[in-house]
Amino acid sequence: MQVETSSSKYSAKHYPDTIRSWKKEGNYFSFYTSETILEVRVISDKIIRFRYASDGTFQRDFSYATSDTLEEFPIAFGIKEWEENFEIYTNCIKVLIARDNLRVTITDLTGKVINEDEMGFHWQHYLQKGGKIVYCSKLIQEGEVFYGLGDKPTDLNLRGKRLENYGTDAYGFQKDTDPLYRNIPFYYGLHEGIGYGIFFDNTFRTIFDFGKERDNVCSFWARGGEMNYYFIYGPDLMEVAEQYTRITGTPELPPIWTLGYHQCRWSYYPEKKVRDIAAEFRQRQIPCDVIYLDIDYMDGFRCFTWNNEYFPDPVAMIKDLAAEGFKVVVIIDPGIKVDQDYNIYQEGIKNNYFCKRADGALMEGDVWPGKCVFPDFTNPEVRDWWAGLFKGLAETGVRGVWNDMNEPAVFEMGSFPEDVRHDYDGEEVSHRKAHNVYGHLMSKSTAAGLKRYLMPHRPFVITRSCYSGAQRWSSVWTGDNVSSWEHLWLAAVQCQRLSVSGISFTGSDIGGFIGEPDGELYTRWIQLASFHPLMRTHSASNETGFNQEPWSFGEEYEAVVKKFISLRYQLLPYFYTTFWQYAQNGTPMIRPLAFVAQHEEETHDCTHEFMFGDSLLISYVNEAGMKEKEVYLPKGTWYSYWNDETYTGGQHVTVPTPLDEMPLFVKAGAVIPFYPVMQYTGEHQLEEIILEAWYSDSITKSTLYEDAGDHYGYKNGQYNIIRYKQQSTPKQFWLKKQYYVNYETSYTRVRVKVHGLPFTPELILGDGQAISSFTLHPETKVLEFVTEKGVEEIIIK
Ligand code: MIG
Repeated sequence: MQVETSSSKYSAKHYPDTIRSWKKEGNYFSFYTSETILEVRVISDKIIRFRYASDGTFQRDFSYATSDTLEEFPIAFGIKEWEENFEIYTNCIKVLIARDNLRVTITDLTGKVINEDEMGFHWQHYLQKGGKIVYCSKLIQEGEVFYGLGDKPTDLNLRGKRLENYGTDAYGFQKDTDPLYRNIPFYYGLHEGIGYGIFFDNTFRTIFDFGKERDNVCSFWARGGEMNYYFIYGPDLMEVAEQYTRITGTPELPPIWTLGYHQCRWSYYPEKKVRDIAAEFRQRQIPCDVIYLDIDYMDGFRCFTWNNEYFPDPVAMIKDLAAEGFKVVVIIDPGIKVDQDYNIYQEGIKNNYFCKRADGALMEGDVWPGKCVFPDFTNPEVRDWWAGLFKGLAETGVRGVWNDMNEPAVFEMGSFPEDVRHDYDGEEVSHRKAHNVYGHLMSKSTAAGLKRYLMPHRPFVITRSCYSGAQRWSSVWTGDNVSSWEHLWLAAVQCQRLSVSGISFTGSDIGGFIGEPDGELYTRWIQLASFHPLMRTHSASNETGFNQEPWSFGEEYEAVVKKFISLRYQLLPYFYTTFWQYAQNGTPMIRPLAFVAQHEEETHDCTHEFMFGDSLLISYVNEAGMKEKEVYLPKGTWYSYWNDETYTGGQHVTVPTPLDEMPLFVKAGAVIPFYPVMQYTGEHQLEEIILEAWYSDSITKSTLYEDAGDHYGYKNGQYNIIRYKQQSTPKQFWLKKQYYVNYETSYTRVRVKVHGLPFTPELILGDGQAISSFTLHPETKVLEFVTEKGVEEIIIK
């Protein structure tokens, strides 16, 4: 591997010289030096795009990352000319561009530096491969910490590290393995409470150095393409996350069953095995919605075929499983078997859909089916053809597709060689430029196909590799991890990082893919994953015969696993609401503590806790035999979910961690919706929902979003948004509902449970009417009563 340093061997470094002229067209500003052009585009008060043409000509302005629906809001902006620099200003920031070398300094309106170029933009001719290596270097501010970059399996704070993006099949990866499966060239900086983000939209191999080479310099570069980045100002990190996700796009709502529990293994076959597993869940009353078929369901690993010996009648099997509430997801890899008698191979050859080497030979390589060729997903015509191939699977009853091996992974070769040619939507490029979007576009076309044929159902896709923006159509899992305690921690960190990198719909292989967890590790992992949007057990156990199902570790563990999967199902309306916030505003579902309390330094390096949604703080257990755990609680008041004990935040507290409890806290003032436990989503018609409120003496707001959980009625306004405002005092509990309601839920009652009342309740009023029947639980002091669904105001005195 080549090691690049700022004194790299490729060729001399070039820097921009003096600005000779400039122009403004709408919200675009261009600055011309003798060779270089800088284009500054004001997208909004807080988002600025910087784009550099090193030798006077821009490349095609094209991106697989950005969403078509990104709206520009350059509300108020302008330019001032100073002696030393130009100043582009908005309502929130000033961008200073030095006249003598194009260096950029971004400040807030008071002049406080947010981000500042060191050398700024510079480049080298890439003599061996052609094009240019484009760099940007920035000064690291006092105390600055860094986050982001997708799935990197390392500490959350990236300060002092160098990392790169070049999608890799990292089987059995370890802490600090890099690169990994995904390519997310987006990072955050935070210093003195000021947060910002930089999205470097370049699909070549990209490298980020956060002060590893030089203490005070952060730089990023790519081995080709353009220096093209979006600067996003916060100052709140959560706002940066939301803005980034709006640039690269938000997902549609998934079918609610995808937020249930998923059971997977390499591989469940034959049919009888699949049926037995499904039956076992129902018999043991452990909720489960999804069962996966890994590569062995296919005929000789040929995509879009079935092994008739193992699965003689897939339609009937899937139908029977559906009657028990199971949805089937099947794997589809990119490698197409070289086989003259295989229709997909024939069609692809006939239409020239497969990737070729530089001199025109097919790109051939071995994967599971033996010798394979690979569709060029960067060709829109190929994407359309591929989408069409899902018709059969959809008709068979399959409800979701799992895209694997799409880094792309090839046995022995690792991946494609760099000379492979790609269409790249008409640009015709080498694999150097297309590598990082190969799996991205495979999953995009898979999702398009499923959407087309599953109508009126919503589709579900899970992919291993992708580029920024894949959250618009797919979920991801963290890849081939290992059954170890360290990997439980890695899973927790990776999911936090992915979530703030635009990809909230994520999870890890619970229990580890490689190796065998013991009951304790599996149980602790289930507890963590109960608060990951994607909750899936998976393992590579086809060779060893080892079982990794909720009941595989004996009764004691099974009981705890069941408790947490059941809790997950009770929390489904909260999960779904949190997903809606993400789909609506780009708000990360999993929130690292640094993102919810960036002014508290204790949170900056914190990896062993996170928040899920607005109200729950999770501190998972990642050590064997742990009896108690020290938890940092951000400022504010918190309740233990388990016993309602209250804690004052802004400090560390120690809580017990018996096997059947993981430290779980509720933010005071929260109102959280619960469903009764069901064995799968929609098992019964809901007759009531449960609303649990935790008393607070400050004003708080909580949200409940509801719709049909499938289909697209919500796009025509068929949904409910209910906002609960709690405005209580030490003498009176007061909950007020504001709502938009346009979806008829089946339930008619709301069971209310109030925690932590500081007084003994004597009178409960629902819209002014006394509610005479209530229970005050003698031990927990929880007050419980039932109201009609329409009640808008609850007062307890
Ligand atoms: O070379 O399909 O990450 O989840 O079970 C291994 C078999 C191929 C890798 C995936 C894993 C999957 C496995 N696949």
